[in-house]
Amino acid sequence: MSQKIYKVPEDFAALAHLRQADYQRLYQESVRDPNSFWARIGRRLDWIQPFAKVKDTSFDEHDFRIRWYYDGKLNVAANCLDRHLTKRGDKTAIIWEGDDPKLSEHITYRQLYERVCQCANALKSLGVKKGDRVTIYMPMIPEAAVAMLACARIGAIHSVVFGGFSADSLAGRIADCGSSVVITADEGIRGGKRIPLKTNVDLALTMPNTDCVKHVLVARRTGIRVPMYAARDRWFDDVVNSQPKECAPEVMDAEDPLFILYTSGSTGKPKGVLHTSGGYLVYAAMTHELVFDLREDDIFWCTADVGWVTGHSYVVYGPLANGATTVMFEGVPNYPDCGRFWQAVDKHKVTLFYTAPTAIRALMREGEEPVKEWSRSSLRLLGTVGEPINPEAWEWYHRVVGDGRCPVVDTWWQTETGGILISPLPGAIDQKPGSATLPFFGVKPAIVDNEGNTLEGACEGNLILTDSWPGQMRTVFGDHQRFIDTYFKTFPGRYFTGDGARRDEDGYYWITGRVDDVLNVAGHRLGTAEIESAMVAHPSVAEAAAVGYPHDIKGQGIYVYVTLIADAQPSEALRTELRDWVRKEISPIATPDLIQWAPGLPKTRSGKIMRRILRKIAANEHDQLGDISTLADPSVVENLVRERMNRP
Ligand code: 6R9
Repeated sequence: MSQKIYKVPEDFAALAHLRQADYQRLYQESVRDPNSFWARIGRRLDWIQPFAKVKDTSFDEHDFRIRWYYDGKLNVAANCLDRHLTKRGDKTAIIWEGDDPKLSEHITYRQLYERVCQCANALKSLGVKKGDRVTIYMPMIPEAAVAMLACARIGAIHSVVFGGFSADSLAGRIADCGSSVVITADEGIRGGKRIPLKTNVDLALTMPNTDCVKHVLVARRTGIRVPMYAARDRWFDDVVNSQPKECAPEVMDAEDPLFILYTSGSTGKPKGVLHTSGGYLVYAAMTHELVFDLREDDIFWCTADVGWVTGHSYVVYGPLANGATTVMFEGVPNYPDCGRFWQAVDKHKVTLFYTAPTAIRALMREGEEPVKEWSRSSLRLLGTVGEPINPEAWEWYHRVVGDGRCPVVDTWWQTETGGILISPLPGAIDQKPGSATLPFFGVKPAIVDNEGNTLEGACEGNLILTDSWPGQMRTVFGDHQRFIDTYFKTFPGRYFTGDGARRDEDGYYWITGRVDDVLNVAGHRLGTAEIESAMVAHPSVAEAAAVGYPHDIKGQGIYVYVTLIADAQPSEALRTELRDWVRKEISPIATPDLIQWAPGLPKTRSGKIMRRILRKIAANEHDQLGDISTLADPSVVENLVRERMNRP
């Protein structure tokens, strides 16, 4: 833990939306009287029918409800586009920066409005109606944002699936929500490598329960020839470009669904996290304005892919609701070289820059030279998200990337929370490297021990939230009971984040990482259960246990213990085969870093795998195995330790 405090720079605070006293006053107001606080904030949107009711929430299992602005009506796309046209029609809405540094494109609010209306009309022409699901499996090209907003415009529920996911993962997500349309591209291109998106869609649609899909729209990205099935597939441009450039927005209830986004949990298949319209947009817009201290002429760059929640809230919805200019980046931080981010910062005069700790650590390893080659003088604020940032990486980001001038906002939140919950407000809250600092308005965090007792003052334990905020997820699509069981049962009546946290003497929160069976690998959430079930699907594998272990760049690496069936022999070839197998079953992001052959796994007498022990072995902390008295067969652990220690 770093003891260092970085005071809010005076010149920054002088121009900031909020200063220290404002934070204290508004925070108190927001928790004392959430109804009037959020009513005022809610009016920042354009409502077709203004809301009179604001907050109606209870986390009590027997009286469960989460509703915000629930008698209001609005359209999210109209809030992101139409209402900006008079003042900002010619302002750039999206700056697209291609994988190839020579490619970029500026799209104004008016152009984006027209493209979205055309795409909305195209979806309507395919029979898509309010409440229907549309899966978006695309590279980071403007059509991805257009497709999302087009769904919002007609009240269809989008489900964006990250382009790095395999055909199997895509098929599962299509089947789970019953999409009638898939929007994709011929190929994606990232770091110079091509990703066969259309081929993956074709394969996915041969898999079980995907016959809900009636149409596939294919955007041209690389122009490669892909098979087109006449009854099903259409080129995006062919269907969209001929459509009228006006499309009346669908009138949506505040609580009508906006999107589903699948995320890994500690058990079973990924959950379809469902967000609704009014509260989500209010929350995304407000956090985007205040956490990044947004001004009219800012150029905001969040490097996340729209396949993740960060891309939803801070590439698309938050910035566009605020009438900001948002950068959409197709590439990766180290292609064509490690100066890529900073070259693009200079090229587009980026002022606010938001990325993941894993990217910072990877660039840090390459030294200061590739950063210093670029001026970065436009930058005035830096942000991070996705995983705990170690103080060394924070300091490097601040000192080298920000030249010591820019506040750093370490923002803690989740797919489930819709927007940032714990973060410094850059003009109001002093920063400590490695701490997400203090809760945003209306957010009531608490720390509890494993029995659910609330801990006071400086302490460490499980991070929970005791009350609702407008951006909170409303349900797991198609499985409301799973929503309640997952988040509100561990500590009854309170939302359990799955994260551990420490609170220091100043009330600052330090997120320590997941305390459940979820891994955070390079900022990507992966369930150990998903990796294990992919592994045991291989014919040679009898049993598998996946755990995380400390990894310099990725934060956590994936360590899998594998028990083979009796006929199979351990070999390097099989190890490679198993790694490739998981890549194909889930995604390259789920590739195991280390596979250890395990003739047996440590289990309790009731047959539960003791992951706590496996984590310690993977981390090379053999002297801290803790209580092993409940083990059915202690020799199993001795064998595993010996094997681990023998590794080079
Ligand atoms: C937005 C996003 C959520 C999990 C979360 C936590 C970790 C995110 C963090 C952080 C420490 C931060 N996490 N931000 N941990 N400091 N600033 O990442 O959503 O993909 O759902 O992941 O990521 O463990 O529970 P998601």
